[in-house]
Amino acid sequence: MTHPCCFSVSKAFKFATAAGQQSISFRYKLKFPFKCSSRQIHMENNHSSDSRGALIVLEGLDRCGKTSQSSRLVSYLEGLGHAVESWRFPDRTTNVGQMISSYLANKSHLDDHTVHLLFSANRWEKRSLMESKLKSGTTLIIDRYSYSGVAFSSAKGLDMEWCKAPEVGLLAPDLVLYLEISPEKAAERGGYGEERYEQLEFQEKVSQSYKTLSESSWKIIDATLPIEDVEKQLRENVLDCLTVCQKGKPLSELWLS
Ligand code: NYM
Ligand code: MG
Repeated sequence: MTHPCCFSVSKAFKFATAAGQQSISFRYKLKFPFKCSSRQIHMENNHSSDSRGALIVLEGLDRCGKTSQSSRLVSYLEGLGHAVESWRFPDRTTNVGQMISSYLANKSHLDDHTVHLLFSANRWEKRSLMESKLKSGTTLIIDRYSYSGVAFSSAKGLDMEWCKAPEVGLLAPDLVLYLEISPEKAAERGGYGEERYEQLEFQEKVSQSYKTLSESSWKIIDATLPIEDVEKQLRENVLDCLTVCQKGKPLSELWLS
């Protein structure tokens, strides 16, 4: 009998990107406990015991070192013989990504809600590829994900729950590595570029939003340590996570609470 706190539904989803360029439809079953921040999914044609790649996300303020650490991590895992790819959001190569990029470069103006939904659409347009990569055994190291979406938009004053809503149903990371640095220290690192959001005062607000968002499952890494020490900590956490996913940890989705 189904536990009263759990339920199972079979749904057909059809969605289109904000630009209306692509549409993807897929069917899967959902099964999730009533109160949790992600829900487990049991895909049709997929057994939960199947070995798969891990979805690993690096998060943090601008200039925290995410981008260099992700590429070091990918090279390390490749060296160990793992199938691994480096991804980042925003993915500026798509039509939606180009709208975001032009906004970030101050070449266009968009309403705060609108750009928030574009960032989210930019993740949705990659969701099915993400799922197939993971199921085929490829580990994805992703530089920014839904947490950036919520942290940066809520730092502008948008309601945090409203910001989370369009992320619900995206794949939940198996591991979130948060590279922690104070906004002041981050600003000292060669200064910020020209992009929107790269200002000390705003980054302070983003830092507060990340604190509100953080969950006990996040690994908080001191990003002010020497680069090799940060790298070592990332490697240790990631290897454990890869093993669990290889053993068939089921995929789950963001974001019920
Ligand atoms: N950003 C990134 C958001 O505001 N929302 C999002 O959903 C994502 C993924 O874009 N300052 C912001 C954070 C960054 C900026 O990212 C560009 P990057 O990693 O600096 O290229
Ligand atoms: Mg940046």
